[in-house]
Amino acid sequence: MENFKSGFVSIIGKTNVGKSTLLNALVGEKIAIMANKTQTTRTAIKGIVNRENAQIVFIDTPRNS
Ligand SMILES: Nc1nc2c(ncn2[C@@H]2O[C@H](COP(=O)(O)OP(=O)(O)O)[C@@H](O)[C@H]2O)c(=O)[nH]1
Ligand SMILES: [Mg+2]
Repeated sequence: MENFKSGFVSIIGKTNVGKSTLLNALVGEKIAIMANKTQTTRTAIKGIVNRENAQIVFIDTPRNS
């Protein structure tokens, strides 16, 4: 465990730029709702990527301007 690394990644940006799409691609399964209308994501959705020596927790932000 001594080389294990972990951290959070927040995905921020204007609405409809592809944040949820990116998160889904990174996590590898569809966990966030995607649509071509604004404010589809209303709550922060965490995607967790586990690797042998690391864990990344992704946070998809619901609204940005
Ligand atoms: N052309 C293009 N469309 C994309 C790309 N990524 C996402 N989209 C589309 O853009 C729209 C908004 O994507 P979404 O992930 O919901 O954006 P969010 O509001 O930032 O979370 C959807 O219709 C996606 O299919 C991309 O790289 N290229
Ligand atoms: Mg979204």
